[in-house]
Amino acid sequence: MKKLLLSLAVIGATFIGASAQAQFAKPEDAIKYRKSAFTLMAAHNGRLGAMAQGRVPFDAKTATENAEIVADIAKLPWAAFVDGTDSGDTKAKSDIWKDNAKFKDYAGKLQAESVKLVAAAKSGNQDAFKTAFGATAGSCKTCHDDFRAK
Ligand code: ASC
Repeated sequence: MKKLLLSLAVIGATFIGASAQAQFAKPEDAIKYRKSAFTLMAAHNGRLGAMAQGRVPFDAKTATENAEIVADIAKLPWAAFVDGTDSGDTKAKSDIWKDNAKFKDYAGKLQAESVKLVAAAKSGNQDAFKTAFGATAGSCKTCHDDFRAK
């Protein structure tokens, strides 16, 4: 039984690995995918920023909806930074692949901060929301400063 479970786990892991590899037929597909994710993220983050900066009145429900979308999208772009996609229609710096641990760390930071942002939006506390938005946007900026070409 143990052996069977182990075999299933190995098959499962192989399958997941294979499907992740096969996700993009061409390098430009991976680039298009991650840029699309960032475009959507920026749109929803922009709505949150407007509230954080007081250009639009704070509304917990709208903020929560947008923060949830940001937190979901924050899971997506990273798998599309596949080898061989540091050139083409992209601002991604080759440092992403040279210091991949740092890049992954930044990606994890954004995901963690955006989850906190959802909680802060839900709480209805505007100050908590502003603080959490600042941390989320800050994690975007840190990564852009190091890994995105101007
Ligand atoms: C956005 C967006 C970015 C980040 C960045 C945060 O909405 O398009 O690039 O947030 O401005 O500092």
